[in-house]
Amino acid sequence: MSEIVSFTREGEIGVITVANPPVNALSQPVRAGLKAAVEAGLADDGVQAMVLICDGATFIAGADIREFGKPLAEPSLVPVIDAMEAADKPIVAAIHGTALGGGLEVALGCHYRVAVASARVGLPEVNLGLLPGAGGTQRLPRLVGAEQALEMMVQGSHVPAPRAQQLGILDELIEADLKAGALAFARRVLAEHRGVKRASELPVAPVAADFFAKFEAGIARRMRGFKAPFHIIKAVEAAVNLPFAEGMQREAQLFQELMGSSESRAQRHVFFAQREVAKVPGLPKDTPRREIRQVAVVGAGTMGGGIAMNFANAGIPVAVLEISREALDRGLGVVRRNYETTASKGRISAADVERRMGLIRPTTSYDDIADADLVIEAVFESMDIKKEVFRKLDAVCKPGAILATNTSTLDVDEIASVTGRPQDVIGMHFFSPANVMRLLENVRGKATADDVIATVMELSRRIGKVGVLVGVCDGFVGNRMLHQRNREAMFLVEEGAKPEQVDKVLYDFGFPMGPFAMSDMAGLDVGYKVREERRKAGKVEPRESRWIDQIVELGRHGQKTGAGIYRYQDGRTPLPDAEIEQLIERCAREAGIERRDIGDQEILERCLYPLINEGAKILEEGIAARPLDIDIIWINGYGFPAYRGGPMFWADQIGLKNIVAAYRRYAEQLGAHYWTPAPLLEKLAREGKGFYDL
Ligand code: 3H9
Repeated sequence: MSEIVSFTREGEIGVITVANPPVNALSQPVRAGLKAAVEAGLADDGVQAMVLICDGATFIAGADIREFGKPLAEPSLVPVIDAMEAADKPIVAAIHGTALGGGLEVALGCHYRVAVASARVGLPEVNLGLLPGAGGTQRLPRLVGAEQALEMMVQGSHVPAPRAQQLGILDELIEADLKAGALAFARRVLAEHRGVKRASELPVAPVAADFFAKFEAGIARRMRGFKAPFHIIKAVEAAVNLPFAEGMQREAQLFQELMGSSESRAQRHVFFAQREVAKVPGLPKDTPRREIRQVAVVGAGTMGGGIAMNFANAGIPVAVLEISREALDRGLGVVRRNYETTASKGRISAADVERRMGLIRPTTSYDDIADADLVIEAVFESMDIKKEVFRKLDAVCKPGAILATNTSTLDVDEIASVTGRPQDVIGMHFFSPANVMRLLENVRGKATADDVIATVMELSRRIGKVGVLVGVCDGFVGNRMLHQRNREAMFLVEEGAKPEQVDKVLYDFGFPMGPFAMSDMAGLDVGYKVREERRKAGKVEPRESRWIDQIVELGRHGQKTGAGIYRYQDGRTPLPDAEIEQLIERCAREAGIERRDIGDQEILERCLYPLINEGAKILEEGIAARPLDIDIIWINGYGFPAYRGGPMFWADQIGLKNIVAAYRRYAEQLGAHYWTPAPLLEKLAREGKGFYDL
C-alpha cells in the first residue's frame, strides 16, 4: 500500500486512511491507493467491514484540480467508486472538515456515511465550470430527491453536517472521536446485519413534468453565461428518467463537454488566481505579522460605516470616530438598519445584530483611538482633509499602529509624508458598499513596511475580503482601467451608438450592467466633480466628451434624482429618454462629429481593448505584480464575468496580436492618441505570447 493511502486493521474492521495534504485531493496515487485498499479489505477474510477516513484538516476535498487538462492517469475515479460500492463488505465514510466534489462522490459510493457535527459536504464543481463527474449527479438525487440535489449542485453550497443528516446524505453524527465513532458504527452495522446500502440501487422520486423547465427558468437570468448549471440540470434529468448505468454515461458525456469548455478553463484559472493573490511576490511567507486586536475607523459616512461592519462581522472590536455626535448617530443608525435588514431576511439572528453593534464603539475623540492596532481613515476624498486626519493620527496613535487610508484616487505617499512614520502607512481601498463587495485593493506606498503589507493582506482574508496588493498611481488598478472603458463608451455614444446599445453589448458580454446604467447608479455628479477638478487644473484631454456633463447640469444626477442618462419610472429600471437622445445629437453636432451606425463588435472592442491596454501599462509599471492580480480585481470589484477569467486571461484567449491589429485599425480611424498599444502589449504580440507567459 502507498504511504498516501494506508490499510490497517482494527479487529474485524479494515481502516483505509488517506493522507494527501493539504486537502486530500484525489490525485492519481490516491485513486490507485483507494482501489488497492478496498481490494485488500475484500481479500482479507478477517475483515468484515471497512472505514474510510482522512488525516489532516479535512476529508477528501475533491478531484485534484491541478490534474485537469492533462491526460488522465489510470485509474480514473468512476471505476474506483463503482468498485467500492459493489463491495459486499460494508464501507463507512468517516467525514471531518469538508467532503467536497469527488470527495463527497467517494463518500456517496460508500454504503454509509458518518461525520462530526462541524463537517460540511457539497458538490461545488459548478464553481469550476464543471458538474460532479464521478456519479454525484446520479447518486445524490437518489438520496435527497431531484430538487434538493439540484439546489446543492447549482449553488455549489457547502451543507453543514446536521442539515446533511436531515436530508439523508449522512447516516449519523459522531459527537466525540471520529475514528472511534466510525468504528463503533461499523460494528453496529455488522451486529444488526444491515448489509450494504448502495445509493445507485435506490429509486429517484418522480418529479412534475415541467419541473426541469421551471427550474431552468428560475436560474436563467442569474446564471446567464455560465454553462455548468444548465448541464447539471440535464444530468439530473437523466438521473430521473434513465436507469443508473445510462445516467452515468450521460453524466460522463456532459462532464467531458464542460471540461473542454472555455468557461471551465477560465473558472479553474480564477480558482487558483483567487488563492495566488494572497501570495505577494518578493514577500517571504514567514514575514512577521503585527497583531490586530482592535481597529478604528475615522469617518462614519457610508464608507466608514460599511468598513466598520466588516470588522464587527469578524468579531473584531472597532471604534468609529466622527467629528460630531450627530454625524456619528446618523452613521451608526445606518449600520444598525443594515444589520436589521439582514436579520429580517433570516441571514443573521437578532442576537447577532446586538453582538455586532456591541463591537462597534462610537467616539468623537481621537484620544479614544490611541490604542488601536489599525486605523482606517474614510473621510471626504480631499487631500487637505486627509492630511489633517493623518497628522492627528500620527500625534495620538501608539507606535507600531498601522495607519490606512481608504482613498480611491489620492496619492498614498503624499498622505504618508505628513506623518513621522510612512513605513506604517498603507492604502486599503474598499469598494462600495464596503460591507458587501469582496474586493480590497491594498495599496503599498514607497515606504510601506513588509510586515504592514503581510498583516493587511492576511487581515483581508480574516474579514472575508479578497485582498490584492497594488502600487500607487491615479485610480490604482481597477478605477484606472475603468476610466479607459468609460471614456470610449462616451465617445461611442457621441459617434452614434445609443447608451442602451452600449450597455446591452457589455451586459451580454457578462457584466451585471453596462457602464451607463452603472454611472446612473453610482451618481453622475461624482465623475462630473472629478472632471471639473481636472479642467480647473488645466488638464485638458485631446478629445472631451461633454454630453454627460450637460446631463448633470440639467440636475439629472442618476437614479438618486430619478433621472440621469436614463429616466426611471420605478426608481430602478433604466428607460431610454428621447430628451437625452436629442441632447447627445446636439453635443455631437457642436463637436463637429458626423454620427453613424455603430456595430456591436466595435462597441465591445473599443470598450474592452483599452482596458487590456491599460492593464499592460499597469504591469509594465509594476503597479500590479501579475496579470492574475488584475483579473481578480476585475472579477471581484467590477463584475467581469468569471467564466471569461478576467480581462488579462480573456485577452490571451483572443490573442494579443489580434488586439494589436485592432489598435492599428482604430488608430487609422480615430487617431493615435488613444489607440497606441502599450509597449508590453506590442512586444508580447510580436513574440506570439500572452500575458500569462510573462
Ligand atoms: C471535482 O471533484 C470533480 C469531480 O466531480 C469529478 C472527477 C472525475 N485540487 O482553499 P485553500 C489547494 S472538482 C488541488 O487555501 P481553505 C489550494 O490551491 C473539485 N488543489 O484552503 C491551496 O493550495 P496552495 C471539487 C486544491 O482551508 C490549498 O489546497 N472540489 C484543491 O481555505 C489550500 O486551499 C472543490 O471545488 C483541489 N481540489 O479551504 C473544492 N482544493 O496552498 C475546492 C484546494 O498551494 N477547494 N487545493 O495555495 C476548496 O473549496 C477549499 O480549498 C477548501 C479548503 C474548502 C477545501
